[in-house]
Formats: sequence, C-alpha cells, structure tokens
Amino acid sequence: MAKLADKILAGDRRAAARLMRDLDDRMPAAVGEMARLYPHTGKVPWVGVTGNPGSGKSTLVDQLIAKYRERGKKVGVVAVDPTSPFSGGAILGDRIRMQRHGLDDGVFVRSLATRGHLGGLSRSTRDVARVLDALGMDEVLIETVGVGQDEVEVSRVAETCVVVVVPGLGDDVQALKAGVLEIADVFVVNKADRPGVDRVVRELEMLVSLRPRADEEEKMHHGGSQAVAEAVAVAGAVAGAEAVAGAEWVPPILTTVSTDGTGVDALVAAIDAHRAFLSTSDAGRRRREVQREAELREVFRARVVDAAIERLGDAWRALAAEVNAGRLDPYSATEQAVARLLGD
Ligand SMILES: Nc1nc2c(ncn2[C@@H]2O[C@H](COP(=O)(O)OP(=O)(O)OP(=O)(O)O)[C@@H](O)[C@H]2O)c(=O)[nH]1
Ligand SMILES: [Mg+2]
Repeated sequence: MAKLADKILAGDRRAAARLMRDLDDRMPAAVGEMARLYPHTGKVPWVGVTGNPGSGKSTLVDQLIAKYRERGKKVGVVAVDPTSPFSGGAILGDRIRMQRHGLDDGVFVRSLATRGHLGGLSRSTRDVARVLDALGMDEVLIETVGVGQDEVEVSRVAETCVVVVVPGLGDDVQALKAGVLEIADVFVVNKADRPGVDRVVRELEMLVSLRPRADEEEKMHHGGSQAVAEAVAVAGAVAGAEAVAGAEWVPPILTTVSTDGTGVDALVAAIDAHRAFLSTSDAGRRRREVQREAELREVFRARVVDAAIERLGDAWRALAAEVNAGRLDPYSATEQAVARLLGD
C-alpha cells in the first residue's frame, strides 16, 4: 500500500504524475496515497494567481517560476484552464507559455480542465497542489481564471491570493466582482506597458480604502459581540501579541509587465510580506482553520456520495431508472434516497 506516496516523498516525479492521473480517474487507492502524503505537506504556503481570461496570469507565473528558480527553489504549478474540455489541451497551452522551464527538473507544471471534476474544482486543485508539496516543491503556484466561483475557491486553497487586473477595458475595476476584492491579498495591474495604468491603480486604491475593516467584519459575523472582541484581545495578550491580534493586511497594488519581467521582484517581495503577516497575526490562524474545514468537507463530500450510492445499491438504481423515465424528479429522488439512508 501507499507505494506511490513513498516514491513521491523521495522526490519521484513520475510517481507524482501517476498519482495525479489516479486522482483524476478517481481510483480508490489514491485516497490511501493522499492520506500517507498529508502529514508531510503544508509547510509550503501556496500562492494563488487569479484574474480574467488573458490578463497574463500564465506569463506572470512563468516570471515567478524564473525568480524562484534564481533563488534555488523548486516550483510546482497547478494551472486550471477553463477553456479546455480536455486537460491535454490545457497542458499544451501552458507548456507553450511556460516552455522555457519544460526541461528544468526543479519545475513541475500540471494543468487541470475545469470540467469533469466530480469532487469539485477546489478539491482537485488542492489534491494536485498537495502532491506537488509532498514531492518537495519549495513553492506551489496555482493559476485559476477569475470566472464564476473560481476566485472564491482559490482563496480556500491558497495562503496568498494574487489578483491580476489589466488596464484598458474601461470599466474594468468596477466590473470586478465583490468576491475578488474580498479574496485579494495582493493586486497586480499587469500589462503596465499599456495606457490607462494609473487610472486602474487609482480605482483599486479607492476600492481597497472602502473595504470593511477586518475587526468590523468580525463584529458583523458575530452579531457585534463585544465578548468576542475581548476574547480575541485576551488571546492576543496571552500569546504576547496584542499588537498583531487586531492587525490588518492592506492589499498592496503593484504594476507589472509580465512579458519582460518588470515589477516581478516587487511581487515576490509582496508575497513574502504577506506570508510574514500571516505567520505573526491572528489572520493566518483563522485562514488555516477555514481552509482545513473546507478541505475536510470536500474530501468528505466526494467520499460520502460514492459510499452512499454503493450502500443504496438496487434502491439507487431503481430511483435512477424512475428519474430516467421522467416519472420522478431528482429532488424527490434525493429526498427518498436520504430518508432511506438515514432511516427516517
Ligand atoms: N503587452 C503585454 N502583454 C502581455 C503582458 N502579459 C501578458 N501579455 C500577453 O497577454 C496574452 C495572454 O497572456 P497569458 O499569460 O496567456 O494570460 P492568462 O491570463 O494566463 O490567460 P488564460 O489562462 O487564457 O486566462 C499573451 O499574448 C501574453 O503575451 C504584459 O505585461 N504586457
Ligand atoms: Mg493562463
């Protein structure tokens, strides 16, 4: 058992690629391999890079790879490609953009198509990132396009979320979904070689200044409980860290030209600064709690569905046949299945 996991922990890239395929194919054995890998992961803070299609995410990730390689770090990349129904297509596209690292043993790029991930996109993304982490990558970068719920999902997976914006689309910043603002730890205005950069930066500064403060948000979520605020303050004092318990991270707004690498050093520095903030503040602990619970739910959800269908056996097949014949709707079928499972 867990043969692949041991190889991966020893740095075997082919074993890592194999486990990623097994995860895609939902091979039952992959669960055991992941359980074996898990305790050896999590020391590397993962970085999410999200933004609109064509904003330059892959080009920026390519520059980050180069910077981290200069520092002697090994880099793993998960690229989530929404346009390709087949991961083969996604792999080809990202290979072209990241091809100068193609023969580098210190770089591992894996693409995922957004369709066909039954356990949910963020679960698949997290699984692949975890394999890369276990393989010994010093940095794990996750590229996702900011459409639908993807950007919200990446914040459940990555420690630091970089949101890429480009100038020249007129009402671009206003068009940013509220969710993006909530998850951005660092804003990057890419394609800064194009006109309209200053305007986008000013608009982002406005939006950032209008963000609700973290402690106000906390109060809102806890019904304005003074007791909670006091408890947080006490916890901070106990840890000898009153000053940082309520500390707030204000997302910096950087400009880059990904095609020539301008501004990428500052981005690396901003990512480092955000990590330092998380490691010394309460926010880091809170984020980890939310992420761990999200992960548990995702793994549980995927497993429970399979287990429940197996347990229902013929009853499931009968319900499915009724739905297929148009005699039963899926909602009522689900209610019946759940009642049967839970013995109501
Ligand atoms: N002028 C200019 N072009 C850029 C810059 N960064 C990226 N591009 C170009 O923008 C196009 C899209 O870049 P990608 O890196 O593929 O963008 P992406 O966000 O990964 O795209 P998807 O993954 O398809 O959503 C390419 O033609 C890049 O060469 C930049 O800073 N300036
Ligand atoms: Mg891309």
